Amino acid sequence: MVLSLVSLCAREVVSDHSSSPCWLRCVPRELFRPLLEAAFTSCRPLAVGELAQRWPERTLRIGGRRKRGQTAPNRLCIQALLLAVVRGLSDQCALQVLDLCGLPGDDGGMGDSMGGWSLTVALCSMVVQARAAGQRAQRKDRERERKRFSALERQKDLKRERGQLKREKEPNGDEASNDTLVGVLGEEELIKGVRRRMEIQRKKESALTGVADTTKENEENDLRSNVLVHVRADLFVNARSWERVHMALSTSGPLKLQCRYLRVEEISVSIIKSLLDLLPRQGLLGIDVRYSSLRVAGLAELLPLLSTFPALNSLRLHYCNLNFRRVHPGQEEALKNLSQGLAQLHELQSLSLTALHLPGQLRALLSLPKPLEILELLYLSLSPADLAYLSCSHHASTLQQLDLSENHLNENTLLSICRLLSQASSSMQHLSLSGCGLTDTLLGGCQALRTLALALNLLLPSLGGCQVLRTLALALNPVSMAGLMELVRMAVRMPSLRQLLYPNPLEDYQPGLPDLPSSSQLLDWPLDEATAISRTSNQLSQVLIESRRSDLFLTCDLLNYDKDSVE
Ligand SMILES: *[C@@H]1O[C@H](CO)[C@@H](O)[C@H](O)[C@H]1NC(C)=O
Ligand SMILES: CC(=O)N[C@H]1CO[C@H](CO)[C@@H](O)[C@@H]1O
Repeated sequence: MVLSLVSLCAREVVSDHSSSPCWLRCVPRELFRPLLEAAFTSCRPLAVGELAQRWPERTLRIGGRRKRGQTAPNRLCIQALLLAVVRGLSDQCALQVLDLCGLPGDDGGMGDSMGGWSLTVALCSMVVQARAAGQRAQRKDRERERKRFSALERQKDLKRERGQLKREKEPNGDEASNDTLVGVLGEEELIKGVRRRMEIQRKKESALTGVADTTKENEENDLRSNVLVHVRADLFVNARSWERVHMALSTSGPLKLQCRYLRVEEISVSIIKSLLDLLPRQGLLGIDVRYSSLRVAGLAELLPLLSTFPALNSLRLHYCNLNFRRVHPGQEEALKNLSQGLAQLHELQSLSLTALHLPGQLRALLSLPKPLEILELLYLSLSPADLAYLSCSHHASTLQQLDLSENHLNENTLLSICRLLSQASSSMQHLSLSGCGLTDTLLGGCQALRTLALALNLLLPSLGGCQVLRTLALALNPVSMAGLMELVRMAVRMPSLRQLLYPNPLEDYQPGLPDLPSSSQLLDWPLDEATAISRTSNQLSQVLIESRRSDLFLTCDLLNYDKDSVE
């Protein structure tokens, strides 16, 4: 990474905190951004705080996508930033939008970064504190007003007295401080709120003149509620934090919390509903519900509320106990409600479902108004009818990302997959078929196994037809070394492909693996460590070298594979 002269100088400037009183006063506003970036990269919380407190722009954005090699903002720096924003509220800070969307979360982030759960908790505390601070400031203002008023009164009284006692006596030093006191108070107050007042005045004027303005409504709301700064972030709420989040969302103070992506874990339908009720309607783009026992009826109950968020385009449900048992009374109706509720999500483009047991019901789940771009159906026990439906559905030709991992594919279903891939050949960029029981022709044994053995050979031509495929994950499939070589030879012929997660070939496992191992057996069974694995990877690298594909990254390491790292 080549650093610009500005960023090199900025690092130098923020490196010495004792010098900040000198430069803070005179630094031009264009340099705040590079200085703040430098303060974050060299982990200078004090500098972060000083810059944020005097932030000269309306928007301050931290987070977003990081380039490779860029580290996530440090926890102390984020904390300093939040404190400074609260302090800046009573100053002449111009900030109106603090955008923290996309900060790496607790689990995804490396080192001492802050995001996800801790960030959510910190933000909620900040919102509540800001309200308390706002109330204190108001009290102080009132107190100051009262003092000023009584000073004026006293002055009037004095004048009156003086008038009465004409020429009797010269007033002594005490009263000499008369108007200077008033003057100082008035002036101080004037400076403090002047920018904010100008903002509010401007808003009032534009509201009066009725200028067509998309944000007009928000601004009017702000005027009514005295919101000074909107804080946008991705929120992560679980059983330990929902009360605090609830409190922050229901607080009306100078900071207003807005959510872009909401992730909730282990909380009930009623609590999820109460949180959603409090969220501003405009900003929510996605919701991710995990490990909550929603059941089909609970989800059906939630969907009408979700449809009130006009920009919602992503829904993820992981382990939400959505098992469909026809024998249970009311299940058919609940499923119908669910299907109707999903159909009301007009902007939905991304649907991710993990571990639901709704075999044969995919049509009910995917009867959406808009074709999907991202579809993840992991551990779903999809039936042949489900996959046949998917391959003919209106989603097939728009899918950019498909994950069917851990669904067992057999000869019949594989034909549907091939049809699906040919439909999606000009849109599909990321495909994952890990743990799908894909085999190659080397599997011997009984007749049933031999038919299955064709799987990979059947699939390869369809995969090869995907013209824009960038990542392909095929881990944990029982493939031999010969099958793997076949796969990699196909992969190097795909010019757009950048990452391949390949399965460890059966030969690389220690002896004793069953004939047709399941994906969990492939995951748990010990590999024949050192020699075999490096032999395999050398062989594959050789194919890459011969075909001059240094741009293609091959790995068998599940933990080392990240499709999102491909730009
Ligand atoms: C389905 O929706 C209707 C109307 O909203 C509701 O009365 C009914 O209880 C729901 N059924 C189930 C099983 O959730
Ligand atoms: C600024 C101002 O008006 N100050 C007045 C304070 O009171 C003395 C006498 O009491 C006046 O001489 C000053 O003009």
